[in-house]
Amino acid sequence: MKNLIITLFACIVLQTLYAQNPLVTHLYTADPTARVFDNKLYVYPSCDAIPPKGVKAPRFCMPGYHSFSLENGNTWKDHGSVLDQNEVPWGKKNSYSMWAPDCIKKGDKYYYYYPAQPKDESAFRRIGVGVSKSPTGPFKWKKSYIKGLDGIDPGLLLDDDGTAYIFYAGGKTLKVAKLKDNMKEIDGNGMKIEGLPAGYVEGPFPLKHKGKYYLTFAHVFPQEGYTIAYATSNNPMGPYQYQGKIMDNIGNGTNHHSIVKYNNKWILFYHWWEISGYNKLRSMRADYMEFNKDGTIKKVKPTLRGIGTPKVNDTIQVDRYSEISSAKTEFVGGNEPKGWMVCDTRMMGYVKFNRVDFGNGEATKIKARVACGQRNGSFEVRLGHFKGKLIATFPAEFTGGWNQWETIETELTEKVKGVQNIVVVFKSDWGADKVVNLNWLLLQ
Ligand code: FUB
Repeated sequence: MKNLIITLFACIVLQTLYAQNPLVTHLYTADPTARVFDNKLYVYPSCDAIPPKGVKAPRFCMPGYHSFSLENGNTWKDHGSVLDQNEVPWGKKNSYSMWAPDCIKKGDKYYYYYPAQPKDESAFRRIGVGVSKSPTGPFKWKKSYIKGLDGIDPGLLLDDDGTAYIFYAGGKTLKVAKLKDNMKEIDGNGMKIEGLPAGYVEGPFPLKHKGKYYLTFAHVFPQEGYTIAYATSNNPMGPYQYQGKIMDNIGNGTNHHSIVKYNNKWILFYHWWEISGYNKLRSMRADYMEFNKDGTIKKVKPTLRGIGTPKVNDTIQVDRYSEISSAKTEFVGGNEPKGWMVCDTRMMGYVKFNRVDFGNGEATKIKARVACGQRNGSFEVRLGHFKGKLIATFPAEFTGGWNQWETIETELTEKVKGVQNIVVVFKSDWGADKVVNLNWLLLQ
């Protein structure tokens, strides 16, 4: 029940769209396929929903898709619905079966691939396609599904010679088919990919790096559960050779990912469910990933901090910290838009938030969104380290209660330039165990 209440809150009220983890909180989003088109980062997730009253949704309740783009390096813009389940020309109505999609660009057109339950009941899922001149649609949907493909989780690869391949999951194996030039039909048959490890596999995401084909996928170990793993080959259609895990299991549910290179950095997108606490109401996340010199991939550890770089005038969600000590985070209370806050801030407790872009030093002040149940002390903003250069000091004053929020501000003590790691240090006057509740900071 508690989870359901949190969930309802999340659906109705959460509006935060910053690029820390999870990426968005106003919708449940899963299976994020990220793509870079013309140097802009897009993400195409599926959406989880609470089953409407009277609807007995099978397993997941997934009514359709939204698309998102990263704006100013820190904010995800929701472009709205890409496709609703009842707009699928060949789909069964109200089947809530819109699982993981993908979108790629060939020439000057964007092709969006998605699975759905067919009304002809010829398979568990079929895969459809739509075409658009814009990465966020509107897409013109092909009237019938792609013949010869039955399965889930389409993952596309456009090779350097212009040949496109569609990878997908079906019957607990991964398969691949070549696409014809029109991108709407397969050339030949779908075939099972050889060389993959034993165990349940799904969510194939192919990429090419330094001339090698990487097939990354969700791999389920009987004891551990879902992990993200990869295999490599010299041929897009395989056979592949298993290389290891990219991410260990992070909870008792699915994981599903994609990988892109953006601004010269590799990013792994995946999902988890920390807003709802329920593994069928998931939220997309992203963290940086690295290749080793020999082409192997370093394991990624999930973080709250994620990938965004807030600038002057962007909210800095310090509750999505890089490091925390003698403080913790919780869902924010009161009339505040839902999200998280830093709380239980003890004497010399701190929260560190890496990568804040101070630009050319234009910020002169800093704002803080705080709630405080008594007059307690102060908190400081420092650079780099909890004993680093002091750039601002705020008093911690009674705001009317630990859920009564106020925005306070103070001058920066000096001009700060460039991308900096900041540390907020909490100082209690008389050793109280809570100095202040802190929601966000903002440079202006
Ligand atoms: O989101 C529904 C299904 O769960 C996806 O198709 C799988 O990859 C898993 O994430």
